[in-house]
Amino acid sequence: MVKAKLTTTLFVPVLNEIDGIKKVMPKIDSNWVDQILIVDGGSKDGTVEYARKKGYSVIIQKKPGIRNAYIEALPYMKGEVIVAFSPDGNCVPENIPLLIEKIQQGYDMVIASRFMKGAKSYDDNSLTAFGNWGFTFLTNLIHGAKYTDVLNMFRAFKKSMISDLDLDKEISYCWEEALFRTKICIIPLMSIRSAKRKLNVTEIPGDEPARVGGKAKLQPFRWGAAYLTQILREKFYWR
Ligand SMILES: Nc1nc2c(ncn2[C@@H]2O[C@H](COP(=O)(O)OP(=O)(O)O)[C@@H](O)[C@H]2O)c(=O)[nH]1
Ligand SMILES: [Mg+2]
Repeated sequence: MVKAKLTTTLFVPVLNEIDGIKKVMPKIDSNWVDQILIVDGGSKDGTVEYARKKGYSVIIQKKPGIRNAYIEALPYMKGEVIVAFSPDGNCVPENIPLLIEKIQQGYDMVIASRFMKGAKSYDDNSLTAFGNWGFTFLTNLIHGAKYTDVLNMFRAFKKSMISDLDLDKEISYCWEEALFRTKICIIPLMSIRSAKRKLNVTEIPGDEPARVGGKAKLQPFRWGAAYLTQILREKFYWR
């Protein structure tokens, strides 16, 4: 019997990405996925107006922070598989079908790795390069994984993982967020808990071109401290 193909949603979080979406979204073939969902974090540069004019489905977050983009989008995501994609130039659109193909082969999560053989980040500076290396090294060491890139959001994963791994629960983030007074993303914890659950995970090489405009929202020191705490805490907390 031939297994039915899983349905797919391209999840596109945006916060003041007008230059990016104008340049990048036209490169996405709508046949690659079953649904494209743009989730806005409160843009003031015309991103939402442009996206709606182009006919995209757009929802607007109520609570701040990138992780709430994922959580609040959940009821609107129709696909069994989510591809997280930032339209800021950092993700190569042609990798979307390659990520989905791997999931259709049976993987739970497939990361577009910027650090696998055959790939390169053109967006990293020395601080983010060190952070990417360090967090990947520590996640592998402490949680017994074999990742080459734990932080990249550009990945495909089964939607059910968000609730199965408690990535939609405040308790999964609230200590680090209170301690370092920030809001973090679900992605590093998704990498950690997938390893702890021994999910079927793989990576494909995926270049990260430089941003095309706008500004990165990364808070390197607060997030770095929060993710480091999270990696260590996860050794003792959560199944
Ligand atoms: N909806 C939403 N999108 C966000 C938020 N913060 C960042 N983004 C978007 O998420 C994507 C990745 O953010 P970016 O700042 O480029 O992160 P980096 O590439 O990891 O440094 C971009 O498309 C941003 O516009 C947020 O709070 N809400
Ligand atoms: Mg980016």
